[in-house]
Amino acid sequence: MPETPQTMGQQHHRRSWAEPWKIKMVEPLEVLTREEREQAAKEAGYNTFLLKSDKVYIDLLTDSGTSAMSDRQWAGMMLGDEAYAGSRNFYNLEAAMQKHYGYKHLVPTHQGRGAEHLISQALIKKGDYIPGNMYFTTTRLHQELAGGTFVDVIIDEAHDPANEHPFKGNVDLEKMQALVDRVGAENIPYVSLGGTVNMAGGQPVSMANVKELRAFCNKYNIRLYLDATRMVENCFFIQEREAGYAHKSVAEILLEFCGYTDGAWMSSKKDHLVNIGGWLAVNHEDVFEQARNMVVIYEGLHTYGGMAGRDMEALAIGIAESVMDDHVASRIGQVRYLGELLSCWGVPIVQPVGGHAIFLDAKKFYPHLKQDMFPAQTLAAEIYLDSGVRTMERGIASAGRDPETGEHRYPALELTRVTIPRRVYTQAHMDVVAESIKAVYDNRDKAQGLKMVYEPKYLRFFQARFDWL
Ligand code: PM9
Repeated sequence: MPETPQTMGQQHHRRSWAEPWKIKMVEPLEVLTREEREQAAKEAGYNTFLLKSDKVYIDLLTDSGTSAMSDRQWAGMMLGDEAYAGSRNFYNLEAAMQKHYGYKHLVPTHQGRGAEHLISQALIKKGDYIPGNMYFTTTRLHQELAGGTFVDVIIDEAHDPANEHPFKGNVDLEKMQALVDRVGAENIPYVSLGGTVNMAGGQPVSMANVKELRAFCNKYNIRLYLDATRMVENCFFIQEREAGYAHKSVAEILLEFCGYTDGAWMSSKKDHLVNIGGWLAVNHEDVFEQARNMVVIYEGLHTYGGMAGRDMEALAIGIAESVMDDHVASRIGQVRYLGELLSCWGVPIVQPVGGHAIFLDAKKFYPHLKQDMFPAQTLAAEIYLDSGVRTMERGIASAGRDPETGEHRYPALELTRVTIPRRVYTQAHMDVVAESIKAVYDNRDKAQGLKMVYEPKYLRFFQARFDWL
């Protein structure tokens, strides 16, 4: 058996995991002064999405499109076949998707929301209901724009930051049954199942749960589609936590999981280690036919869907790299390292630590701020002011307004996401981030909260502006 960092020298007390790569190219980082950060935050309306990245030190806004590509992926960029139609890179991408996700047909898109648009328009009719394991911002909006209503059917534990359930992403089958009884299965075109549930704190779905859900969907003739954006990370948790999977590879688990679903949409900007790209993959011929027809209106021809040939090649290689066990283990290991440091220092975070980020519990952080004083937005602003570390609000601003009543939605989870790009930052960066969050925590009593002074109609968290109360 080959030695790994874990098995090497087992006679010693401690052997840490390490990244299965070394750094070949670096990008300098700059630290601004506190005064410069104050000015930048003010200009950005205290919204981290509106900061210029030059004003950011460690950028933990998102893991989307921010990964470092490998030397193999960069080599793949040189093999771009930029033919308008039938690029060979498309066929490589199709083969990589079929090998690792197992679906029949591929429709490439420029990124995840392009695929969400296609699947929502293809399957939802006005008045339909789409159950899902917690909303995601762009996913739900596309479902609503297609005339549907999203219904949250995630287990209750997911809404409690402190609950340690190992599969907080699971669907509650009783909630599914109640929805079918209330609206009728004929008004539920599909279940929208997300892996490593983003808004719940990067929490996984178990294999047992997807099997049960498949049986439920078969009974009522409802289709089951997967948001596979961070499904590789979900598979790591199955390998780690679910009986019978410890000796299966992430790649094997991924194929099995996808096998219970009818298709998936994908933001390749996450798991697949590329800076741009996505796809829709389906088994049913009718959905494929519709999506393939629509893609030429909104994205590009069905053999590029908004990506350059070189992007598709890097993506095909990224898919293969993303399912390597040592890669996923070190990626999640780094997230956990940060989470454990913060937990040790008593900083309130969503437990268990999830796949792609640490989620700070802003309600516990700032119990003196009411939810309409934007505690998670406040926390993101305070962390930036302290150290130049950029994080993201995942609370009331992200939840938006109810389209019926126009009122704020008040999510149970009011979180600030500290998101780790893949293969980009070191353990020392994580230390600096943790120390800054601890400093902000120590000063938590002084936080005064924000008011929204500009609110766009859709996905307001991206462009809203705030000011101190
Ligand atoms: N997620 C994220 O930072 C990008 C910006 S925030 C809207 O977490 C899921 C689970 C996602 C996701 C994007 C998309 C959309 C779909 N599903 O950003 O369009 O986390 O590629 O993907 C972001 P695209």
